[in-house]
Amino acid sequence: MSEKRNLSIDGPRLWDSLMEMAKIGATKKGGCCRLALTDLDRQSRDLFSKWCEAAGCTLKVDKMGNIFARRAGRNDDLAPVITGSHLDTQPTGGRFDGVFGVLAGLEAVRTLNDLGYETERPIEVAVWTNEEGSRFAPAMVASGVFGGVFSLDYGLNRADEDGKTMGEELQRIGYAGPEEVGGRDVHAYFEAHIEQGPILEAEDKTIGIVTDAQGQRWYELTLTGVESHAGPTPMNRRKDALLGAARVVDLVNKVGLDNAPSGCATVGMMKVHPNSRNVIPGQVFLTIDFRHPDDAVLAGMDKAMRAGVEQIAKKIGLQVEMEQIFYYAPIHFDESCVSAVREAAKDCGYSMREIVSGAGHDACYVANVAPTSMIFVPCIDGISHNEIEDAKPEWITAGGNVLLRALLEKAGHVA
Ligand code: HGY
Ligand code: MN
Ligand code: MN
Repeated sequence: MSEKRNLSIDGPRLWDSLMEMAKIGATKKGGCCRLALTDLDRQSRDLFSKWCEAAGCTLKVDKMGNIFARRAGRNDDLAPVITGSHLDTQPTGGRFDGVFGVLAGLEAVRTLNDLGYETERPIEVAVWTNEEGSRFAPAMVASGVFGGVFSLDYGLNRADEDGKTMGEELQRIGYAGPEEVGGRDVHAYFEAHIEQGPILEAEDKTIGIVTDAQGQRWYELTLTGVESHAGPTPMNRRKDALLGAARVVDLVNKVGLDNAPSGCATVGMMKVHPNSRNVIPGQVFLTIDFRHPDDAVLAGMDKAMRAGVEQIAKKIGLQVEMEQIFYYAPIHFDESCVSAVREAAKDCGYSMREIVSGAGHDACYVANVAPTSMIFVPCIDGISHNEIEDAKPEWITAGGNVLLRALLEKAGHVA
């Protein structure tokens, strides 16, 4: 790595690109709301594509709308080194989640152009469709199709609350590409991302060497009781679905606490029917999100939750429909890619520590088909999936510098 010692990205240029992109879907509290496949997502894709073309990249879009901006290598027949992340955000998203990884990849290309570097292998910067799983569940659908986890048909038929499918919305915004999804050689994949948690900042570490990502299980539950009048219905004759849901929320929280500190458990969505102040709720829809770095523990959380829900439903007299809509086992990233990141951080002289990703990322699915690892940088107070999400420019520059070196390590630097 020594010949790259003086190699550094243009940090202010990367920061400016991030702030420019953040104007698309900007929210009052300083965050971003660019839900997958909305017009705002299209605008962000268009801007990214324009910047990549200006940097001399050729663009390809696949049938799931994944974008690949390619910088040619000396031997263009070789499998590419890919980097990237996502441009879609949560409804109360920030300016860095996903977009940092995409624009750090573009900054690497811009820097290689400035320096006139030629690499042996082509480098591609990817934008993965619908990483967040907010508008269309589950998360990481398009990288999941690329990674051979979901079929193309499954991916295109994911529907939002209004019944609009990803396939229809890709057509509507003009990003239903012609390329097959995946099925091609990838030499290595690196994803730069903010940690979205408090560890790096608390330990004053600039770079997270991401060795693993925890596994996830997502569920959808519908609890059905009996709507009835809030006035004349005696307490002991009620089949109150919201009472059941409240107890399930407490149960889920307890399952998380029982498996802390690594276990995480969240009820993030709830819909009460008929949601009228003087009707005892007859039906409640809710979601559960479980995470743990140990698959057996994650299975134990599943078991404890199912037993608890059954008991709650029986006690109140509710029907339960439950579907696990998303599961992947904990990921151990590729050792050679992890060490490329570690060496790059060392080369730059950054403080670092190994870390397990609490969040899911497209890298978790790309790891199915390519040697993969991630680079984390801190975020302010570890806050993300929140409009106040923030990062220091020096962290962003550091992540970009490490990414650049890791890419060169795998793409081979010719001249
Ligand atoms: O849910 C996640 O971990 C990611 O933000 N999609
Ligand atoms: Mn993300
Ligand atoms: Mn996210």
